[in-house]
Amino acid sequence: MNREQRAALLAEEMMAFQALFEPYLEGLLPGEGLEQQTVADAMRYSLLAGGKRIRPFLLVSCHKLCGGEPGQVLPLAAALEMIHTYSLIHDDLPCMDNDDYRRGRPTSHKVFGEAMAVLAGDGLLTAAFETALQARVEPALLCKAVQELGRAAGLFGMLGGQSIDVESEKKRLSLDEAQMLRMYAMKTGALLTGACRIGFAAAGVSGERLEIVTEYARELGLTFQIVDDMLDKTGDFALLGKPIGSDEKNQKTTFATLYSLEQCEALARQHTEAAVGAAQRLPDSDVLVALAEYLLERKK
Ligand code: GRG
Repeated sequence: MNREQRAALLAEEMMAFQALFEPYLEGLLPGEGLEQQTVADAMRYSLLAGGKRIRPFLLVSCHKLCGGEPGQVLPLAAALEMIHTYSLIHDDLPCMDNDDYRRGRPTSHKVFGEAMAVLAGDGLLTAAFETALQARVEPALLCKAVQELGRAAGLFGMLGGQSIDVESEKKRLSLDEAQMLRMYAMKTGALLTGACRIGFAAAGVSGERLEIVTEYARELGLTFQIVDDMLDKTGDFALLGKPIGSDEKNQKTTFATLYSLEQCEALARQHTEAAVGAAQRLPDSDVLVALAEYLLERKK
């Protein structure tokens, strides 16, 4: 399959996935008439604001590559998107990045106030585990998959990385390259790695294939972050749905502060090649290869 054919396959797979996933997600959160309606509205507002859904797509694609059916793991995919959305709500709060726009809309705290935004994030994190456990997967495999989910989100994953990032910013310490790589591997990489590992765990695949997909996800995460840092400098608000220059405003150490844009581009290409190399060691991995190629070129 050449690059053009892979891009067409990816577009087709993403459309099919979204046709399943969006109505499923929509149906997960309660509608109207609750006493605690404001927080439920805030949860819906951010979850259904139309992100790219990369993480749930990656989870379902990895599970499919291992012989699974997308319908079995939609609850796990939704759980991962809930956790990702909670992290965006909290990351935008005044005590963190203090950003006003996300996914093309005013941020949660701008619309619902700070306390409700904190609760909406907490609500999504909690709902994630309740939802994950509804996956139609054998109990022992589901336990393993949910353990991966918790690991990816927590102290040794996304939350740990965010903590290092916030602390270095508050102390005005610039991270060196190795520290920044470790921080990003946790903050951004953990949910992408988690997506792949959850998909494999739910299909009962471990051992060498799990190691390879973990390597793929690690490289994919680095490309994703380098491109994110470049877009924060050179992106388009209308496409990104969030302001440009947030990293500079918060004096963050990023790939785009450590390196020139040309160096960032070269680095992102290297990590994409490494991700593609890893994916090609797995059977039926055209979609994973195509996703790596897409994430290198993305503009949003
Ligand atoms: C608050 C515990 C906690 C963690 C926050 C994810 C995160 C950690 C912060 C977001 C800051 C950021 C811009 C990180 C870079 C990578 C990233 C996660 C970008 C946003 O993800 P996309 O591009 O967003 O997949 P959509 O909206 O498409 O889902």
